[in-house]
Amino acid sequence: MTFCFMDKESIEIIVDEISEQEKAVMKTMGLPSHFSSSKKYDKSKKKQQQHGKVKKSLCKYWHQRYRLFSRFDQGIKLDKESWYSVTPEMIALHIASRCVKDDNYRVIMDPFCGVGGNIIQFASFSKNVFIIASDIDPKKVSMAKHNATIYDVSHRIAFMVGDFFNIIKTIKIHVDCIFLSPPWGGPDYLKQDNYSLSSMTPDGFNIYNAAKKYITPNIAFLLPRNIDRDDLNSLLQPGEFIEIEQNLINDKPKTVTAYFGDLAKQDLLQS
Ligand code: MGP
Ligand code: SAH
Repeated sequence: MTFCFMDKESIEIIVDEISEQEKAVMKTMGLPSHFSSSKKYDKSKKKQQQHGKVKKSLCKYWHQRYRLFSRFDQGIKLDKESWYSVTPEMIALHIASRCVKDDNYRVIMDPFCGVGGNIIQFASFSKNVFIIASDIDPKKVSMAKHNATIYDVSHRIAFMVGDFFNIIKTIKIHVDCIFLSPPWGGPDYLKQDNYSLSSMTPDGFNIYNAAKKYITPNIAFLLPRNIDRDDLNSLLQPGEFIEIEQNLINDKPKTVTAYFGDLAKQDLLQS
């Protein structure tokens, strides 16, 4: 269940966003139609020893490991930053369902691919999808390749290493949509009441404008749940609009996804 609303028009709608295709993919991956609540954090030393080298600050994320990757036990690799940055599988699957609209061949770019949480779901969602994945950190790209192999989808992904602002200028093929999930500055992003796009490094305004200029206006932007809605609205030119979606797991907001261009659902405005 995903809660959608359109800021500009102040329309609030609750929609069951899990489509039949989404459910079918979830079934083949062995996922339930929604995740059960995570087990309670066990502080006993014995339990922590079983977690091996996982640092205390990352324990929260370790407990959510199967939410991040249902195939975690098959050898998924993450580094410290990825533990708190990877998009939970269920949310990544949902975003994939929004970016892959039909069975037509579709090219999706993910220039902040990290260890692969989103690209795996884009590539799993349809055989007609091709992904251009890149990240500034070569170690993450290497882990993303490894993780995509565990999900048997690496053959549909082209991997590159490089800075977003350089990579986007090298892409010569048509890209149907671009997915943006840059760093938010770590878990401290929640200390702000209204998280500004300019708090990101690189700056979120610059990321959006460059993606729109060099790649496509069809943008899905993964954002903190406390994102400043005024910042998002300020990205719009006259005649453009945005769909802002809260992504919940077990009724708890985790992330926000803002859809632009042809990814935004115009029919919501007419209800
Ligand atoms: P969180 O707030 O750190 O975790 O991130 P959670 O489980 O909501 O913590 P709680 O204690 O409030 O319950 C929530 C989700 O946001 C993560 O699972 C990631 O998918 C995403 N996320 C978090 N950070 C810090 C980043 C980031 O820097 N970049 C990106 N792209 N995603 C992030
Ligand atoms: N969506 C990913 C997580 C992305 S985290 C997943 O689900 O796995 C953000 C990523 O942006 C990090 O991997 C970081 O290395 C990368 N990054 C940071 N600055 C960048 C830049 N300037 N260009 C490209 N990638 C960058």
